[in-house]
Amino acid sequence: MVRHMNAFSPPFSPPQQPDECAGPARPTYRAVFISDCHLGTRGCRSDFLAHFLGSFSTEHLYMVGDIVDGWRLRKSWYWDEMHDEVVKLVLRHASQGARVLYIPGNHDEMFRDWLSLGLEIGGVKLAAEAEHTTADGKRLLIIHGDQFDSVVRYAKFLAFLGDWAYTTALNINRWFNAVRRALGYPYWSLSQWAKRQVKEAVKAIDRFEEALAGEARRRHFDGVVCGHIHHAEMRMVDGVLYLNTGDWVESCTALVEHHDGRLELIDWVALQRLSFFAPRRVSVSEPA
Ligand SMILES: [Mn+2]
Repeated sequence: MVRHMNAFSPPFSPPQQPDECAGPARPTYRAVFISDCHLGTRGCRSDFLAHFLGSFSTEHLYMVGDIVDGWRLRKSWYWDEMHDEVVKLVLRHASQGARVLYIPGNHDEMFRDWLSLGLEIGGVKLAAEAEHTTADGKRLLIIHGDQFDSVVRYAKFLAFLGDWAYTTALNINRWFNAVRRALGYPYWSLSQWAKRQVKEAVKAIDRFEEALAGEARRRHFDGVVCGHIHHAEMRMVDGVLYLNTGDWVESCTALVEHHDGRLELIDWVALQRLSFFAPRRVSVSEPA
């Protein structure tokens, strides 16, 4: 199909088009924070992320680390049209006047080498960390969070752990002990072991939250925005506002600031009634 390009047409479709956006009104935010998209991996819900990025306009867009997964890209490359779409939508936000900041995390630490160059690509600025002041005057430190890994030994394990892991462990435990009994071995509780692991994981989240909040407090911020552990959260930790944007692999969450300074965690899958079990969209199709 030949597409006739108008020389005066904007590089991307205007926001008013009913493109990816469901619902009548297109929300405008003061700031949007996302992290841990892991673009370049099959795990990235790039279809949901593109859907989200196309649904709003914002003054500030903060990308809080692990946006591209450079660790895996070195091993195997996974990139489809929806990953392209995510990049295009980020650039579109920049071209429409949003202040876009890219803060590298540990999975995209290759960009950390470029920080000293003060790089800006397509209106996207690179920075090691950032400070954001909300409309109601809260000063927030924005940092990915892997800098505090030394206090969180189990953080990497967390991504694989959830309720399902525990349930599965219970089932495996039944069969495991049936075999052990048949062989004359005493009972050994895999579920107890799994429970201990879950407990450790929960403790690890606590330690992470305390470490990040502690850092913000030491530096006289009112709060901290981070990612890294794929666990969205908004709560006070020892008098400091702890905000974790979550991720776009398992939870598909983002943090937004409304024009009055109100902060909100958005659970995109729940909000849009999307299903993780629906087949993944890998190409950009015209809406019916
Ligand atoms: Mn990370």
